[in-house]
Amino acid sequence: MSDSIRVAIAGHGLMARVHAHAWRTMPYFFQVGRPVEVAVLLGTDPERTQRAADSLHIRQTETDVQRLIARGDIDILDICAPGDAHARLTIPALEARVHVLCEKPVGTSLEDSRRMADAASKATAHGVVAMAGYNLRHVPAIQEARALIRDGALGSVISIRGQYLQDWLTDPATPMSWRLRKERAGYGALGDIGSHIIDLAQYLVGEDIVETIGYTRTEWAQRPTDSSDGGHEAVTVDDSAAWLGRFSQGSVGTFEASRVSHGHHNQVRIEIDGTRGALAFDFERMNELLVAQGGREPGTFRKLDVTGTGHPYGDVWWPAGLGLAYDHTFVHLVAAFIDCVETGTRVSPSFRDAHQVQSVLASIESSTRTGRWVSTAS
Ligand code: SOE
Repeated sequence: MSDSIRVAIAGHGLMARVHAHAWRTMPYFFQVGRPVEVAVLLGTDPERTQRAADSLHIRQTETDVQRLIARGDIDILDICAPGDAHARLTIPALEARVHVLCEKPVGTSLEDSRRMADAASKATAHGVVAMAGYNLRHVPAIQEARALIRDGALGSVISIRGQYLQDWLTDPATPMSWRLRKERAGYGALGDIGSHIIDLAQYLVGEDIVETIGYTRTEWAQRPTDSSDGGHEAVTVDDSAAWLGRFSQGSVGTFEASRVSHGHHNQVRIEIDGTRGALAFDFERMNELLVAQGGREPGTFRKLDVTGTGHPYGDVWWPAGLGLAYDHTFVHLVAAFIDCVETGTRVSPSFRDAHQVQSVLASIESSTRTGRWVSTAS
């Protein structure tokens, strides 16, 4: 065993930067048995990888996963690369008993996520951890909401409303990127951000979505290429999606995901109605949770400040009222990951959970084609 926990990050876009920050911040706030070192950046193109490693202050680079594994000095592979690389990187790493954290949605298809979940099950038998990057589970207000639901504060769940809206594709002149190519990303808004609200809803309610009916739409079928050739390329994924989901105990979910929604830089909303009360969460006010309690004279929503002692992660961070943000959720994610590695606690979200999300995405895509309800059984 080496003196430190050595992490390799795969990919060098936004999420690699977010994760590198999280790995470095986490040991300041959470107990870890050994120092954590972001040791290697794994990319595909040597020059781009080196440039990215320099800017992320990562000392070493690799451009081949087999070579990375063969070094024998990497404990964790943290995959922040596009979806089409997920299965190709994950499976050999797990087989070599390297722990894997993989960004969401895992893989680009049901086939990918099934293979990854199977590899994770086998690796678990050897104490190897595989976790998916659904960071929103680790928002304190979401943890608090889940505990309230588990304690019965809402009674039984009647309906769930989930919405994830962004605006970064509202301009038709925004060029192509891997996120707009089906073969690289699998889905558009549906997979990129719709997957978050599917995972959140299933996590909060504690039930799977078993059937969906949905509709996806691509507003701008072509965009400028991402090279400077002045040409255009076909967009092969959705810009927006809306769907209904039936949960295993019969409650109904209404969902919407869009990357072409003016005014919404990054709005995640989730509301849950139960027989005795309701909850509402909005990422734009992520340090709060709204709670309504029924009774003879039902009140409106009451605002709960979820910062500080007595609230999830409240003793780890700043005193009450100072608040947490997007980056903290990734610190929580990697802290949970390390806890699983060091103490064998249950992985959440697991690759099985992530495969279940993929099966919901696949059912929505198929429902868009058939116009009918489609089962998520896979
Ligand atoms: C882009 O839509 C994106 O980076 C998502 O891929 C992430 O999951 C989300 O955290 C922020 O927005």
